[in-house]
Parts: sequence; structure tokens; C-alpha cells
Amino acid sequence: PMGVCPSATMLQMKDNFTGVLRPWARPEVLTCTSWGAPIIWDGTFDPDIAQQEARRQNLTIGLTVFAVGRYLEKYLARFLESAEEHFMVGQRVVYYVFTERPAAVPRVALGPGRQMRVQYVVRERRWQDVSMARMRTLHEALGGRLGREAHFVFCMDVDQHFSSAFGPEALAESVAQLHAWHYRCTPANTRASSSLLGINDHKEHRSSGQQDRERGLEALWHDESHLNKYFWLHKPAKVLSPEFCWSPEIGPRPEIRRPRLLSAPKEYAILRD
Ligand code: UD2
Repeated sequence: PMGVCPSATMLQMKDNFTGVLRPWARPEVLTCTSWGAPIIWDGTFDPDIAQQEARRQNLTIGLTVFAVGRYLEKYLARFLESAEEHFMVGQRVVYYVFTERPAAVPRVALGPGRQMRVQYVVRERRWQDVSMARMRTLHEALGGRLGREAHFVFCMDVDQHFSSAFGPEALAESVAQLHAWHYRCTPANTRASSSLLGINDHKEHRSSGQQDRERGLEALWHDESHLNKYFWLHKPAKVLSPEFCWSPEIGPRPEIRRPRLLSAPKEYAILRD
């Protein structure tokens, strides 16, 4: 497991978006990684300070999501509608929806300062490649308009919906999400998550995928495995607790106070070709 920071360091630990963190508010969970990055749990930050700081910086926050094949009809509308209710409310937001059927994207009423861009992507034949291709597409998008207009960019799976405020406390140079099913694991059986991240430099993440392909290899958890390697080499500046991406199938847990994003039950049999 990750180490614990000495309390002196913890007291001074702060970032622009959370002000001074209050790790002592959650003594029952780990609030700091061994490399000194805060782990953001409900109660350890002040959402109003995070809001104010983001407004002061006049930020545009990008939220990218892929909805390819049957994932579009099944999940996209609820994902976007719930994002309108809970994701970075009060900030400027630009959604980037990547799909092979732009005309089928549902029309969701957007609040002021919030925009949607729909981008065409080729539908890969295998679901594994749909998931993997996200990194290549995002890399290209970051080199274009998305990279120019957004200060921070998140990439999320579409088969989930927001259930509570997901605000600027989640912002940092690079952000990783603890995996709901695996955060209690020991290093030997850990599978950290790639479902959500602040994207800064995907070059390496992409090239490790490319190298595997050239050698005829496929990682067990596809893009997630490559992203884990990336974060192992480049430690994230901030880590989000599983409250920021929770799976209700796990059932209630005392440390999960207020889930902000809930994943849908997996229905691979009807979704994947
Ligand atoms: C896990 C990861 C996911 C990815 C995948 C790779 C979590 C929470 N998520 O999700 O990020 O690394 O494993 O195996 O651990 N998609 C489509 N159409 C498709 C297939 C995928 O739009 O035909 C998109 C969609 O946004 C979906 C995402 O890719 O949410 C990931 O695919 P998944 O949800 O089927 O994979 P899953 O649940 O195993």
C-alpha cells in the first residue's frame, strides 16, 4: 500500500483548487500517496474555494467521451444530462463527443457557458480497439481545437452517470482515478483505473500501445493497462478517491460517503460485438 505522509507535510499540503486540504477530516482513509500527491476524499477539501479559484482563473474544462456503436443510444443522453447537473457547474465546459454517427447524438439542453462539439471517429471493428483507439484520437484532438480551447481535459467512459457535484477540486496537472473495484488491493493484485484522467501528455501512453501492436501483443486491460504504466512512470499530481467513480454493484461501504459518478452495470453481452 501507499505510504502515509508525515502530518507536518499534510498540514501544508494545498493546491490552487482546494486551498488547504483537510486530510485529518478523513482519518479512516489514506489521503496522501507515497510520492506526496493528495488523495481527494469527500470532506478533505472546500468546494467553494475550489469553485472560486477556478472562476478566478477563467478556465475552460474539456470533458471527452466516446460513444461508439450501441453505447451511444444506451448511455450518452444520461451521461450528458447528468453532467449538466453536476459536472463543473459554474465553470466554462466544452464536451467533446466522439462517435461514428454524429447525427444520432442526442440534443441535450446546455447551460450558459457550456458547449458541445461532436467529432466523427471511425468505428473500430473490435471493442478492444474502440477502447484503445481513444488515446490516439485524444492525442490528435489535443493537438487541435480541444488543446487550444481547454485548460484541463478529462476523459471518461460513457457507461456511467453523475450523481453529485464533481467540481474543480478534481483539477491538477495530471489526475488519476482510484479504481472502485481495486483500491483496497495490495500491490500484487492491483489494477488501477484509467477511466478518468487529466490529460497532459499522452505521447508515451500512446507509443507503448503502438509498440505492443507492432509486436502483436495486447494488454490484458487494453488502454487501462497502458495508462497504468504511464502513471507508474509519471506519478499523478492528484488522485481521486473511488467516490469520484463508484460502482454501485459493490454495495455500500463506510468510506464511500458521496459518490459523484456511478458506473452502469456491465452489459457486455449486448453491447460488444
Ligand atoms: C474498463 C475501463 C475502460 C477501458 C476498458 C478497456 C474502468 C472503469 N474502465 O472499462 O476505461 O480501459 O476497461 O478494456 O475500469 N466504447 C464505445 N463503444 C464500444 C466500446 C467502448 O463507445 O464498442 C467506449 C465507451 O465510452 C466505454 C469505453 O469505451 O465506456 C470503455 O469501454 P467499456 O466500458 O466497454 O470497458 P470496461 O467497462 O471494461
